[in-house]
Amino acid sequence: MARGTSTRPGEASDPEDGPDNYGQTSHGLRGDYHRIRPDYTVEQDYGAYAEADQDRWRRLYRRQIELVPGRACDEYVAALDGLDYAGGIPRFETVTAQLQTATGWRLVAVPGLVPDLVFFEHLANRRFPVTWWIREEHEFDYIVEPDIFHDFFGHVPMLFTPVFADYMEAYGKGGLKAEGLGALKWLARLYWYTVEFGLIRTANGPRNYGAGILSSPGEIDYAVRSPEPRRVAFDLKRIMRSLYRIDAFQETYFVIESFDQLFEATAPDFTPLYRELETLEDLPANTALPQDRLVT
Ligand code: HBI
Ligand code: FE
Repeated sequence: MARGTSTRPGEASDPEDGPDNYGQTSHGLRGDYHRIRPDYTVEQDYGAYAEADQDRWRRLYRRQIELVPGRACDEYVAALDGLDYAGGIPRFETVTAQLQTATGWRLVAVPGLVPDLVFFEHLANRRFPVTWWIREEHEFDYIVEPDIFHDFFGHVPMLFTPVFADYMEAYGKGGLKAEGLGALKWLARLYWYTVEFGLIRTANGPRNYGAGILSSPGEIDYAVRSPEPRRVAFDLKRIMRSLYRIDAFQETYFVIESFDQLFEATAPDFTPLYRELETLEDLPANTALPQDRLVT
């Protein structure tokens, strides 16, 4: 499953362990963290991309764009249409100028995964951290961490949808609050099952809006067409209880009715929900609950 993040809070194998040694290879984290600004941003050194990197971008793009029709949601398709990704690695300034006009978001270049609080602080201020480097050739089909293809192809188009852009900002603000409440493992699952692996119901069947799916050549089809996974109607508490796998296609997807539904369902203060979650068991990724509403 090509998409991208490494260890996150809420992950099935080790729920409490978030990335904490940024730039240190003991975590397998990639990137050069020596030249970062205090907010972990760097310049996109466009001249540093080799022709082989540009060629790899174009091949990743051509493979994935073929798979978008009939699998991605309309909002994503419309935004991707306006993005000039075909010719080579996009420039941050160019795409930021487009985004600013659409929703006021900006892109900032980062060396890879950044600490949770730094990540949330950027989102809360309508800045999306995009990893500046591109995966290597042997990672063409699968990469664990976010690279520039995952971030630009998967995440950036959705930031053009106003209500989704507002959801992302609210998520950042919620993250800063959750950190203080010791609730990150629950909130991280919301990010996972919406921003990374979310589906939306349409008249033509489920469609992808999750960046982890949209940037994956295998999962973009699997998520909306395979009979194997469970597709469960969006349920905030259920999502926050649900463990996930980072090393395989998801066993359960959560399906929203609309982006307004997503925004409104996540607008209230989560503090009472977090208190309740302390009393509830985590659910394995393949759990079937009798009260799950399946989307067919
Ligand atoms: N850093 N660059 C980057 N990209 C992410 O998606 C990211 C991150 N740091 C932390 C993080 N995600 C997660 O902890 C949150 O999604 C919960
Ligand atoms: Fe991502």
